[in-house]
Amino acid sequence: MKVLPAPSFAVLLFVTLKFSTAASSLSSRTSRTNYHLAQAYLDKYYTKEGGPQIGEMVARQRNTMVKKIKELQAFFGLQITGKLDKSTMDVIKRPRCGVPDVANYRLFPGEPKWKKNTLTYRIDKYTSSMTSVEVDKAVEMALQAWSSAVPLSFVRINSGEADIMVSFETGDHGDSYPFDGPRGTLAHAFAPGEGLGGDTHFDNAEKWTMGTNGFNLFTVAAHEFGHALGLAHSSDPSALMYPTYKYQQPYGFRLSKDDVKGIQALYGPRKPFPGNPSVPHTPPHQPDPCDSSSSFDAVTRLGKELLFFSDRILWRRQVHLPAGIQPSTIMSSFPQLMSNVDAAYEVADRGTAYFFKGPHYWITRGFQMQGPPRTIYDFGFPRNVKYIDAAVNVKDTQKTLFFVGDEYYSYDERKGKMEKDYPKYIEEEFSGVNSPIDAAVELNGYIFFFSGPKAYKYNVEKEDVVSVVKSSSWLGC
Ligand code: TQI
Ligand code: CA
Ligand code: ZN
Ligand code: ZN
Repeated sequence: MKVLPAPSFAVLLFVTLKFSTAASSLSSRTSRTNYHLAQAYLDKYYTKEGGPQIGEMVARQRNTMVKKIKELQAFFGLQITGKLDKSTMDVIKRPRCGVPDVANYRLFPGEPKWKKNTLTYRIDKYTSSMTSVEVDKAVEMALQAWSSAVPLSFVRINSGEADIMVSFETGDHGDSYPFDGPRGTLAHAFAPGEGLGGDTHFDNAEKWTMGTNGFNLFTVAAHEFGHALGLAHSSDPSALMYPTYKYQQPYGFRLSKDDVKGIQALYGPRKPFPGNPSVPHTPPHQPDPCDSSSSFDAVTRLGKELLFFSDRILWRRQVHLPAGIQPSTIMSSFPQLMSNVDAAYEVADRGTAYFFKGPHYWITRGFQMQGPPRTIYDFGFPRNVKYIDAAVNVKDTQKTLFFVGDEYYSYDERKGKMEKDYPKYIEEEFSGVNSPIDAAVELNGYIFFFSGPKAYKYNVEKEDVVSVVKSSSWLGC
């Protein structure tokens, strides 16, 4: 089903409207003023319409007036007559604050939605304004913005017919909604359904960008995927589905409350991991914490908790309680990080944690992400360092050690500077610890190094490994 109403459809609705207005239950006794006052009120607080720019919506407006009156009457516990009777008008004339009584999001007529939880997508034709890697990333992040709120997951395919076919098109492109050159229409998407349903087209005549110089692809794609999943426009100006272009920062992006309400009205909330087996983003097999070959990508303290990262899984435990350890997805706590975190550390005194992935790092206060990622070269790493294996903050010295291959760096947190004479060889300082090191964390004067299935307990003062245990023993095994 097409998101944009065909012109003939709109005309048809206008004709229908003439009759339905005449036959409507708004009696002739209702004064014109009352009617307009009520309509303005209902539009402000009870509208789920996306805006009057679309013929179909204008036409539907009066048809739904009775429905809206009924909603209002239900909300205020009045008798549900669908008419602008005295008690209803009293409510309308009463002064009130500007908080809407109902959500502002809107669904398409018939409320089309996907009947399965795993949807495929395929990026079919690219644009010359951006590299294909950038397009892939923007599309992935835009889909992820939605899947973080609902039990949907998106699987990319590179051949055949996907549920959501994504392409950049110029002018006439065979779906009877030709693009119009620079500006005007930027993109369109088909509501959920067979064939064209879900397909999302971007006008190749636009200047698409990763940033703000031109139309930001992440922003427009996230809006279009809202349509492709079944959302129409919202009247909430803070919503992604509000029909005005507003640049959205891709990293750290969160859907507005209204967008979340809308998408959850269709698909329900994302169930907490491990959830039921049909919920996507749970790994195909339940991770076994006691798998003796298990290893970690990153380990850090975060407040009173210890966090263990492994692929897409985040194990959380209380520092002093090795019981009740629960697997969750990294997505559920840190949607921006998604998976495969390289390293993490906390500076407890600052209440700040740092998460590393490739040449980027993210800062959090507790579980609260503090803005977009930054580059690891801020720390003073040489350019040949593309990612970090492990990081650990040593409380006493306020130095953070970064492990890269068989070397390590020491960063002075107080001075905010990398220390001179580094990198050094790991085996020089930490003899007995195998490199590369996957993860490291400090607790009570010991640094615990994780390398594959082994965890080394290193006494900082004695400068010696005091024991080696299985990494999985940290998960209570
Ligand atoms: N494209 C319109 C849109 O996606 C297509 C459209 C017009 C539409 N009327 C509709 C879709 C009614 C569903 C229902 O909204 S657009 C924005 C905006 C456009 C607009 O090119 O105008 C964005 C595409 F306005 F929100 F910025 C993306 Cl983000
Ligand atoms: Ca255009
Ligand atoms: Zn199209
Ligand atoms: Zn739209």
